[in-house]
Amino acid sequence: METTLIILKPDAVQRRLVGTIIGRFEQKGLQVVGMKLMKISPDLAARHYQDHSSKPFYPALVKFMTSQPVVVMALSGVGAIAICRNLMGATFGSKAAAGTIRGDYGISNSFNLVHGSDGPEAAQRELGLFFSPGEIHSYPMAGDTWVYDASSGKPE
Ligand code: IDP
Ligand code: MG
Repeated sequence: METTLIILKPDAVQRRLVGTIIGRFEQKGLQVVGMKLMKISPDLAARHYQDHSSKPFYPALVKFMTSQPVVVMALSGVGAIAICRNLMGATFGSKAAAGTIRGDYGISNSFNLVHGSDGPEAAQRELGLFFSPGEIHSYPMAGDTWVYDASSGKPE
């Protein structure tokens, strides 16, 4: 089981795509274990995007991400990090494949609707930035007996 940080960026909220995008993750079989609407502070944006601080697009990225509220989610599932990245599609909306969230709903290369952690260390770090431990809930999903095949003893 993995948990990943997903952010529905300001463009997703402003374009009323929150329900649609959450639906894409839910329909895949991922479990929402944390979720809130919030405005990201400049300090939090800087910590979240610390690896990009020297990139030319960094100032615009921080301005965008702090401009309006976002929805942050913690999503769990077997292989959730890579599964979410695949559902999101390539970074640039102009290039993302049809069938992905970025490919289906956006054109912009910067306003690309959704953030997802890119690996286990990033997921752990980013979840810690956006959620306190009490805001992430571990709970059984009745439907998981049909999302995963547990006949071998572990969910597959
Ligand atoms: P990712 O979100 O697919 O992981 P990253 O390379 O980590 O992509 O970039 C973080 C975010 O910065 C992107 O989602 C996008 O909003 C923005 N970004 C990345 N590259 C560019 C660019 O070349 N121009 C403008 N914005 C960019
Ligand atoms: Mg990234």
